[in-house]
Amino acid sequence: MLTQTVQTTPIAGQKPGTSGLRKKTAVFQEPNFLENYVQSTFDGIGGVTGKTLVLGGDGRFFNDTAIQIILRMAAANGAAKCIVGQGGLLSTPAASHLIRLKQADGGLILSASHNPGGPDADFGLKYNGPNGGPAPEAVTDAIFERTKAIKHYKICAADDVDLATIGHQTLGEMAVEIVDPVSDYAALMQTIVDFDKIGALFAGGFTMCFDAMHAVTGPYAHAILEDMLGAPKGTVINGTPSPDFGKGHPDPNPTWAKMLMNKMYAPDAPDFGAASDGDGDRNMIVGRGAYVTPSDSLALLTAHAHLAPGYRDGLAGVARSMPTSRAVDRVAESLGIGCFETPTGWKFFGNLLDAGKVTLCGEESAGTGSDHVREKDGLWAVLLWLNILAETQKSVSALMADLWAAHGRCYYARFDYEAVDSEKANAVIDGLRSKLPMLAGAMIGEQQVQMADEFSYVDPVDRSRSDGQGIRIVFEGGARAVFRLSGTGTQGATIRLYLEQLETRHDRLSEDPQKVLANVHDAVLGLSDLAAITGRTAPDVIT
Ligand code: G16
Repeated sequence: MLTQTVQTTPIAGQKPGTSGLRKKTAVFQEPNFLENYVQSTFDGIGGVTGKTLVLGGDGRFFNDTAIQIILRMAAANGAAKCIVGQGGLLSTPAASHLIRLKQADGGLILSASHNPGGPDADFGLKYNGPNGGPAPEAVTDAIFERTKAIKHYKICAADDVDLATIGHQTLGEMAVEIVDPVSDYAALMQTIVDFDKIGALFAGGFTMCFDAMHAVTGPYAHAILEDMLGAPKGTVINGTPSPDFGKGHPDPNPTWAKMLMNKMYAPDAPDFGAASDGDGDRNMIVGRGAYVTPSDSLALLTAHAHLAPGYRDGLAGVARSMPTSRAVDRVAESLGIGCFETPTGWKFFGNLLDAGKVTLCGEESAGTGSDHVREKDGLWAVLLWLNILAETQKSVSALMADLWAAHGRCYYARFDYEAVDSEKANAVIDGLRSKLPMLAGAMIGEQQVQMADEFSYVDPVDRSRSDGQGIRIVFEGGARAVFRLSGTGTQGATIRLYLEQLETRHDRLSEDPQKVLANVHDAVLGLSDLAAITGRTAPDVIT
């Protein structure tokens, strides 16, 4: 096998964000772009000589081509072995599990998550470390430094690896193992939730709709929900992964999972609805006529996790990202367990999980997970919900009503202003930052500010510090607003405004969230000058 060292020049802008590098597909297809980034990743993690890597993606356009390039580069860089999902497919949580199960040295996951796929859409590449979780900042910084200095990459000339056939192959000196993407993951799920109980629930006529959004969870959901748990065929919709996700936007929220929402709000709605995203790490939960916010879902799972075999001994603690509502804090307090507030990005949960400080964690951006892997896990969340529904024999809306009655309700909404000119988006945040010192105790509209700051985090395990993680404004009376810039967009900047209002009065727990949040919304939008600076008078998406 011929190994080539190809001269190259650094390509600007290869800075990995919260979830690796995400760009337009066409950018990844530019000459040497993918190769530069892969070599920089290999160099940034100290080389791959003798290492075992897990490799797979969400099946979007360019997935298979990129996998062949990465395999040839891994072989040329001296990797001992690559473990690849059949057809190049691995959901993000399944990849995380495989890294841990096979005690691999890390993995490369090809995905732009919930962003659309196709030649005109998005692509992405992320490195996960030996614990199965996204690389910490020190590693992504090292990768970024290499992208700026890279002068050559190594690749070997070889025929394509057969990704379709399960079994062992070689590529030069490197071993390649093609594995079933589903079976190890399904076996893990059987150790966490009670398959017999959930099977009995379906056997008793319980109905469900799982929307795989033409993305990677299709094969997992067909196998686990329909084949193993006995849910009727047809329970899983949009279950065949397609390179452009059926021309859809595989983001499980009420806006993009419209087909599921329509079913769940129809007179003949099934008992339970759920969806997952492009790479299978996000989830959406919806009962009959009852959408559950991701923040509330985390609180509900925390309250009831002990009903599943995997959490029978209770939870060590929980964690949520800062913009996630504080609903879970109230449940954790009642359980007498710790609750950590981290910056946005799953990687911040890794140390807490590794150190055994938390068992469950979650984010407002539709991510929930536990210590079974080091990624958020869409299907796991759905299965844990099913376990809870089977044990309690209550509906989703009854469970939520009970939760709110016990702990109060954190009304919540997120407003996204997408593809904003980056300078203008930064001007909004800079403007807010400059006002922070004057805010404590001030009245904004009808709301009195209790505390306002820019969130920074010191990791309790390794003491690493992360600054500039979003503007927080907390009001007297239980309202809170957070402004931050997205780390995952591929076009301009996305400003996210997160709003929350706690309500504990029992006769006010079923209000329209937008009405409840109107006061805090109007107050902070005025304060931010967002409309004046960006010219945007309405958000693109409200979730
Ligand atoms: C990624 C991270 C999540 C994080 C989200 C934030 O999600 O994995 O932990 O919450 O980004 O996105 P943004 O910075 O746009 O608000 P994913 O599903 O895109 O990998």
